Amino acid sequence: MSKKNGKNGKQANYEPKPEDKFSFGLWTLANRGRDPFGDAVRPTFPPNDIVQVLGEIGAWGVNLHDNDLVPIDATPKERDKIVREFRAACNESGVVVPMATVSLFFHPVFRDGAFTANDPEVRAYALQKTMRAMDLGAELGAKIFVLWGGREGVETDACRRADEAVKRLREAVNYLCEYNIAQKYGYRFAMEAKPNEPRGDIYMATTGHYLGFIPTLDHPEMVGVNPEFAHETMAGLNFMHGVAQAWEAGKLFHIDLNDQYPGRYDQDLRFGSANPKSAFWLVKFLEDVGYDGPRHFDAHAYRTENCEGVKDFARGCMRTYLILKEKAERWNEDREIQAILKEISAAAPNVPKNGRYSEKGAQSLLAHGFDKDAMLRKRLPYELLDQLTVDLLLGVR
Ligand code: GCO
Ligand code: MN
Ligand code: MN
Repeated sequence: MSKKNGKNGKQANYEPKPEDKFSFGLWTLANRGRDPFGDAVRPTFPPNDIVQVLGEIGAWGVNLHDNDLVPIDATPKERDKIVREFRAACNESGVVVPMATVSLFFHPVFRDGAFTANDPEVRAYALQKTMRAMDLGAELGAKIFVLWGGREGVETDACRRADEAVKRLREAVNYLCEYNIAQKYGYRFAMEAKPNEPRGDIYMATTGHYLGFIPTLDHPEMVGVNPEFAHETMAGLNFMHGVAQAWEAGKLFHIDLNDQYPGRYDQDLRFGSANPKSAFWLVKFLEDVGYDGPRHFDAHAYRTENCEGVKDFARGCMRTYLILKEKAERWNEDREIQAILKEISAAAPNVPKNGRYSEKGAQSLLAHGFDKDAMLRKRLPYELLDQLTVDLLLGVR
């Protein structure tokens, strides 16, 4: 990948730096290409080796589920040794652990869900497992704890009333918030929505569902969201819009970046590889508002790749983000684009100012005569604005 001089003489070599806060889940690089129809195509990639590779390619952080690192049936002694060695590997590679999470989906015991399962014993086990995963994350320095309810759903609604699932989920998250306080972990929980896969339907299908759920918790300030590009795209939604709403509500605690073609199975493609224009609007949004949390890639390499290809995949995620970030800067500096933006929201003279309600203001608004024909004459050159964007993205501007 050659170095190029960007506009304004800026060096644009797209090399990731720690301040970019790029992170990868252990499970992403460790993905062996297994799918419902075929077995693994790549060898096991041990956690400590992954951390070394992440350091080598310039990533800042590594995230993990409890069982990405510690096997589910490990003894306390085995666990401590694994954690000690992993910490040493992280320190050696200069890679931090910003986020931890828990697998409540892989073990068959979670076949009916975890926090929402009908069996109270499964619900209790899910809580215990999550508390232990919180202990593990805290030991590694994580301050964000992601909760993804992959199995919290149904194939048939005969199994429970859907509002009962919401109540059970609330009870569990409240419990975990209390544990967070009692242990003084200082975690912020980030709830990750997904519409389906692995369940036929998953409760809390979108980021918006979670934004409605969070204010009903005992400690809403401790809980935010972890929106994922692929998940909202699977639901046919505009990902950036969901991210923007979370941001505006002060709830964007984490983000999962990848890509996805709508109407397909859960693809977890390299960031920006399927919908580069949507990825551009997203990166522009995150950079414009100054989001300073982790930029986490929750994706994996094509099943056709070998171990070298996994590195190409990981480098590609970061490179595309940085290219789009540079494009966003150019977009913001582009005079023609900026002039159009100014023009489209300029007010004609004598427009009544509304803003906050007052009786006087309402009276004058009610009395105002609007010239709809004049309003319609104002041009809204969005075709031109979009084409300028396309020119910029395709590299001819
Ligand atoms: C998926 C999810 C997961 C979660 C992860 C963190 O579609 O499988 O995106 O990768 O992000 O389990 O909790
Ligand atoms: Mn996903
Ligand atoms: Mn995810």
